[in-house]
Amino acid sequence: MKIVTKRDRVSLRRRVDQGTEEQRAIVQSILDDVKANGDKAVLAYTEKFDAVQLEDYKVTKEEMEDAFASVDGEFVEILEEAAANIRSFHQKQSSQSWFDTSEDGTVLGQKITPLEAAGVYVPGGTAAYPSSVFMNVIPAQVAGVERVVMVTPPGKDGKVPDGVLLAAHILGVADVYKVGGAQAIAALAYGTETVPAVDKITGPGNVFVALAKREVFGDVDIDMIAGPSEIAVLADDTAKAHEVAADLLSQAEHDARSSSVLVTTSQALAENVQTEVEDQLKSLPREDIARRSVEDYGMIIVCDTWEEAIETVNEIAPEHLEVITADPIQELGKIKHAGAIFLGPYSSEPVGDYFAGPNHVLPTNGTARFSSPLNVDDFVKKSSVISYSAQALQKNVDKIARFARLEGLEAHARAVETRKERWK
Ligand code: HSO
Ligand code: ZN
Repeated sequence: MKIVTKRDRVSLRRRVDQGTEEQRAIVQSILDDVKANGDKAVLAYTEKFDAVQLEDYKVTKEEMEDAFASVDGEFVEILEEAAANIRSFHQKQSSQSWFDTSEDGTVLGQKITPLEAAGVYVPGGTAAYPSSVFMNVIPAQVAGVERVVMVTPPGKDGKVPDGVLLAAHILGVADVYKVGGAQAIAALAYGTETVPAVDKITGPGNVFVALAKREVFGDVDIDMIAGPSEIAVLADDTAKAHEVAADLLSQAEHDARSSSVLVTTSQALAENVQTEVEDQLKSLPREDIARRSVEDYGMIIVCDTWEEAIETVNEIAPEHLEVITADPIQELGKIKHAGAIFLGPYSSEPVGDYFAGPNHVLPTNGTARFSSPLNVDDFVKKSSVISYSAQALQKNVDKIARFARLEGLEAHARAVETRKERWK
């Protein structure tokens, strides 16, 4: 992991994979095909891309129960405790409808209604995280979404990972479909004989999934297009090098394009973390991924002053920021851009990935400048409510009509003016 100064640090931005023209064309043809031919198309693509022939692709109750039975009770309890923490955090986010009354009898308000149906995409392979099932499903459930369904690609054996089914089962998600890629996004957006159409699709996936999500946006809503995980650690010389190194590697092991950055004013800490990273890498099962990540996208930035360190962190706008300093709360007001902020030496990033309660679906690649963690508001919509009183209309009708005529919209003006008959 290289040590640099603020002056010679290179840009940390990775370009989010936008896909090639060819990939876009493939995605478009899959979307069209599934829209027109439903299950038949879904099963054909599953055979083509996942190398498995399925007749029915809804996970059965028995498969769910088998997954539940495959793990020991203690692990189930850990998952249940994590789910409870996540639920209780998200319950605090719920927005309420509100209505304002005026003396003249007018009522103006905002009515909150949950989306009716949400679909969660869970990627296959080693990125099939039960924790991400929790983080996508729980806010939807807390928002009051009636129907939450899940899609995930089957392995060659026609199965989906037990952990994913277990997490779904714990949350009471009964509708899980074995379908991945662009065909899964199409099924969720347009519906098939098996999969009911949803209003919003969330969850990460490969480039085909991301392209498909972008394409169906507008027909349905989508969450953010998430990039590889990232961490920045802002630390002074009170931080322990082996802890900082371990936290940096925790995100480096996600993806060879993950980025882990230490920002400090301490040259000694920088050098010790560099040595620790190298040492700890050697014993990691995912050494290869983590090594490529720290070598290509990792960095230790030594700043001359603390102000410069804060400025650097804000420039990075990291997905996760750890603040390990003598008085971390003191720094909170200075942090402008970060998806999640972990304060103090006991708030190691995985505490948030699995257990504390806040969502781990966070803005990546600098988008924390303008976006927020996945949250309950992502699963509701707001309707404005206008109940004008006679008195209010009488007072304002001429102003409204004048405004309308200024825009050249005579029918608008007459619509309000015709009410004048009522008080003649
Ligand atoms: N750190 C990842 C989420 C995750 N970590 C899932 C472990 N499992 C993105 O925030
Ligand atoms: Zn993680």
